[in-house]
Amino acid sequence: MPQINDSKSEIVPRLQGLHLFHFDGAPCAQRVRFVLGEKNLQRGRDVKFDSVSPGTLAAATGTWISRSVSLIKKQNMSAEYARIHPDMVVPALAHDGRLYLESMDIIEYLDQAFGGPSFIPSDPGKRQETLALVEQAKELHLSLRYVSFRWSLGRLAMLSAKEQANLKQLAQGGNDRENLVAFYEAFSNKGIPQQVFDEHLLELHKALSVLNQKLGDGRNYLTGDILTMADVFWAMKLLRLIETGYLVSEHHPLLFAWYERIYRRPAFQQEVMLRNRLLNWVWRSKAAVERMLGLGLDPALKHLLAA
Ligand SMILES: N[C@@H](CCC(=O)N[C@@H](CS)C(=O)NCC(=O)O)C(=O)O
Repeated sequence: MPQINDSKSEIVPRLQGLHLFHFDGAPCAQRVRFVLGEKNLQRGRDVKFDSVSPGTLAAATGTWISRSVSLIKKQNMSAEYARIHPDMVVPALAHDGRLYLESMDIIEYLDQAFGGPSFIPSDPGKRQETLALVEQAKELHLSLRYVSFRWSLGRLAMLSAKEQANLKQLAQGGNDRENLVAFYEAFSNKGIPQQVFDEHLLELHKALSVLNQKLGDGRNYLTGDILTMADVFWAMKLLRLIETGYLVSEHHPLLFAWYERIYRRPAFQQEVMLRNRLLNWVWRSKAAVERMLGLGLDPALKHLLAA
């Protein structure tokens, strides 16, 4: 049963209907928006994440209010957001004044609370397979963070000494389960060492190769012919890796075909791509230029695989 989190924020108890705290370019939030779209719950107004103005407190039935938390402006590392999500990450969902954290738990909650397609199979074997693939995707979240921070975000995402101190102080109010403090401290002061990057890139390559093999029996989705939470988690990882310059079509062709099937779904276009086009274009252009110069992620991967 998904956990209901006690919120320290004064805002959350005032929110009626569905409100999503998210960022358009963040894979962890894209998963949840995709599921909302598949369940035909429509994106309503876009408001400031901490807005309590009249008219922003109640979402109409069948819609959700978008409360964008800019990761670029580091709004997630603000005192107000830390009261909503003590780990200072997106997404967080509020429904009728209750707070749900963790994208996996949020999707499970949406499955129980709303109609439309279910993302967790009822068959016990398929359910177990789905949850195992989701867990694996979660474990590799750190690998994706290392790889994408080194190749697409670079210095842009580094924190100043003042920002690091602020983050440390805010984290004292929570558990820092997402390890932001240690990650940003190491990243902002030393960058990501080549060896660490290589290890994480190879881990991702290994996992994607296994998924590619799974699809060899002609199944449409990762656990069979039904779209599950496993597909949702892995599709957003692929989107991020492709943006970063990973040539999925070349290294894992069956997985690329699977990704394209998901990419073409109206909910993916509407909820994942529509407002992410600019960032997607920026990352992909950067990766394309790097590739032309013989730099970037793909030559690095090929070099590692040949070694
Ligand atoms: N386990 C969490 C992970 C959430 C997470 O790490 N979110 C990232 C975006 S994908 C984030 O907000 N990062 C903030 C940052 O790096 O500053 C979930 O699945 O909800």
